[in-house]
Amino acid sequence: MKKQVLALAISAILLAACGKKEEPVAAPAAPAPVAAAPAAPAAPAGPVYDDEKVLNIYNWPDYVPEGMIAAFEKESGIKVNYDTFETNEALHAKLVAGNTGYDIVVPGTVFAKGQIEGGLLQPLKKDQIPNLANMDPAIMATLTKADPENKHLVPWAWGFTTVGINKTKVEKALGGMAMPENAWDLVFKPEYTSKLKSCGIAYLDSPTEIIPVALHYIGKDAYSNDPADYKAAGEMLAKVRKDVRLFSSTMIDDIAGGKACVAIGWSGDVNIAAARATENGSKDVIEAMLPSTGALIFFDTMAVTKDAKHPNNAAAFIDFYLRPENAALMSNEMGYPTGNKAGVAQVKPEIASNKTIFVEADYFAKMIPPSSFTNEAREAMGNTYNAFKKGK
Ligand code: SPD
Repeated sequence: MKKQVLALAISAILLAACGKKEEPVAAPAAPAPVAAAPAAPAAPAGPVYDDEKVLNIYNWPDYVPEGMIAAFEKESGIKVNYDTFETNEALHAKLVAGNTGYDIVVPGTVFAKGQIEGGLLQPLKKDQIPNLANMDPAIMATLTKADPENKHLVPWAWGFTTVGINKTKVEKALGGMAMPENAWDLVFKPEYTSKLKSCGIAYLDSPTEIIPVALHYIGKDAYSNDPADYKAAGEMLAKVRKDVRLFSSTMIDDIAGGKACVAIGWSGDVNIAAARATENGSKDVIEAMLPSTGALIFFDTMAVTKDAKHPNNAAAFIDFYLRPENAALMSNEMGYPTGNKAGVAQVKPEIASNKTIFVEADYFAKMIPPSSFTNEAREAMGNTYNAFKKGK
């Protein structure tokens, strides 16, 4: 019941926050064991498959619970080819080029809005996805900013871009210096970065991941389309460039293995790094931070490409993924909240009580909901980011 209240509060916050800009986001979810299919919950006539029993999926790395794809293959007899991309930019370029060869892709809503408008994605075969009924209506409502009428997108997971730390190493590197009130200082303020470079600072490797958080840090709109704002963000970033050790969008092992003690990363990946370090016998404390000025929410959504060769198999997989037990598995294993309301009840207590996965409503109020960028803004952001990375 408490979670339901939280979900409603979050929805209200997101909807209110999104009134000023493009699209918004959504709420948290719950647990469950994986997946080999329980007795079919139902499409009236059972799943419809394409003649060719193949499905090509393109998703982010470290984003699917172990065994889930194999469980779908076993149940359906469909062979799944599962490839990964590391940035929204990479997926977008592939979609724009056409003939992707993929049936299901998982864009962030910040890019998906333009992809829908550009005709790169086709409407979901909703009549073949009865488990869409499991989705949280509040979350689906927030997605309408990117996908009017919820025709094309359904959440894979959501989370937030934040600061991840190896607290043990960070405290040591800072010496007697106190942790800042605002965790973004750890990655953007020279006073801190000059000390933390010794244990390793990592940034996500993408203009549309770094420039928005940099804009937010300097008090600008994270989704600004104003070139003057990018210039200001570039100037701030230039001051810490020499302290950044690595750029990567797959930094789980870098954090878990000690190559980076502080990172601009994604909440769930930091949680995975923490679990992996523990599995590897490390006693270090690794945490996803909740910066005092807020973190940036994102939504990653399943969508079917316009030229998908196996659209029925795609619908069957989406329906499979939306079973409550599979949705819960995402949160339990990958450390990201799901937008699947029916799945929430099956989330493990230790995951449900982790405030960096199921963020509390009062912190949620501080978070920045997603919006979208114009093509011009993306280009300008790319220029600012490339200049920063090259140290120019
Ligand atoms: N390990 C999977 C991470 C998926 C992250 N997607 C984030 C998109 C943020 N804009």
